[in-house]
Amino acid sequence: MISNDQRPEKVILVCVATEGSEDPEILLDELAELVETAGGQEVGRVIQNRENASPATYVGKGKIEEIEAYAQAQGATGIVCDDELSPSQMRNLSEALEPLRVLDRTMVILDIFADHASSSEGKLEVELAQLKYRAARIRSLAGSFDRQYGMGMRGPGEKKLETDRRLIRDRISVLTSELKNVSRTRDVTRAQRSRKNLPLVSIVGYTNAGKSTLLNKLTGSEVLEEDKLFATLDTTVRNFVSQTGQEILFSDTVGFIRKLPHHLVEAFRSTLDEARYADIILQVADASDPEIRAKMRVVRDTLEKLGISDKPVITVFNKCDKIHLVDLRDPEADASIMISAKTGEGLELLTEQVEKILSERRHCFNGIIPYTAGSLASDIRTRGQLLSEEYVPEGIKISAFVPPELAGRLKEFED
Ligand SMILES: Nc1nc2c(ncn2[C@@H]2O[C@H](COP(=O)(O)OP(=O)(O)OP(=O)(O)O)[C@@H](O)[C@H]2O)c(=O)[nH]1
Ligand SMILES: [Mg+2]
Repeated sequence: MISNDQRPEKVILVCVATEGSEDPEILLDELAELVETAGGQEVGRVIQNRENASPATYVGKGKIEEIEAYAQAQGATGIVCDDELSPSQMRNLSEALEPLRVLDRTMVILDIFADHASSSEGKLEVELAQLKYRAARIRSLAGSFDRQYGMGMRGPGEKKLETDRRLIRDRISVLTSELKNVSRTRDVTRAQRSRKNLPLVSIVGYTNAGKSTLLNKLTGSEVLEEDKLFATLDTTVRNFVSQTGQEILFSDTVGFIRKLPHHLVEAFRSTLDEARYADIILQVADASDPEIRAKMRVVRDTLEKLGISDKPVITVFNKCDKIHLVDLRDPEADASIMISAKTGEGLELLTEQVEKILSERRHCFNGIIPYTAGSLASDIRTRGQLLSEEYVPEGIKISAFVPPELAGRLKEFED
């Protein structure tokens, strides 16, 4: 969407800064990175301080003229607004700035996701998010389409809108049901995995923090790691065996970002949901990034929005090979560790900490379950991690890790 042909589209970045919002230059630096990842090029920025974004045109009337003149001077072909524009803001701005293309942050993020989606599930999720975004804006987007091709006579145009709307609705329902099937398959895989009862550590964090690099270093896998935003969209789960012989699963998934488009969160729910099944959340933060605190806040808020805030959290401050100093701490986490996923520094400490938290959450049971309480033994097999079992005259002699609540019921049989 950013580039129609081989030339990168040149765009002006536009941001409305409201009281209490973050430094607009920093927000636009991130938008510039997104634009670049999507194949576009920043040729200037316009920031407007306002109490609120204008509900009609995002920026105020006077600013529109300034943008127009500036775009012309810079040879821009379009603008990208830092917030998701409402359908009417999009329509009004497009009309006012014609023939400049008006894009918003969400369109750019959706573009990147579309480029980077590789699994069939990822592709379905992105297409669904794009269609939902477009469905609400079909009138304004169709408007620019018509202009571009010199069409736009009201009668046939209206009819076309109706057809487009119906087509989009149909496609959305096809995609939704296909995604349901895919997520059913994923549930089966997850069930198979959890039957083995291996603890799961879910790696989460802002995009580009180094999540995939960490997974690769820990487990010797080869998830694409790249210095670009949203290199990873799919979830990968890999097995790790600690020095004490404990098997632990680590999962790497899509990264977070400020103002993550709402349709993307919705469409990627099953991917993002992976963290819900985790025993531990491993938050990766880039220690060399001046914006680290704000980004950690975004990650926390996103987890909360997804309903994942009741799990133990280990925060790893990554890329510490790039900084000389300090011991960073995350007061909200259960543990903070400085690491470099690149050099491997700190990884031993990290896995020790993971094992420590797991063992606190998983009670170690050693005892004999009488044959009359056989169902408890099967509970241990399904819900705990069986280390050994032996049939003795008094019952089944078991050694296992079990979740705290099961440990309570097993107390009387403990050695
Ligand atoms: N210097 C240094 N660079 C690192 C470290 N860890 C990751 N990187 C680099 O940071 C960039 C991003 O790493 P990724 O592992 O792709 O990050 P990610 O969090 O998976 O990013 P997305 O999948 O895009 O959300 C890559 O260029 C890595 O080589 C580290 O410990 N030190
Ligand atoms: Mg990644």
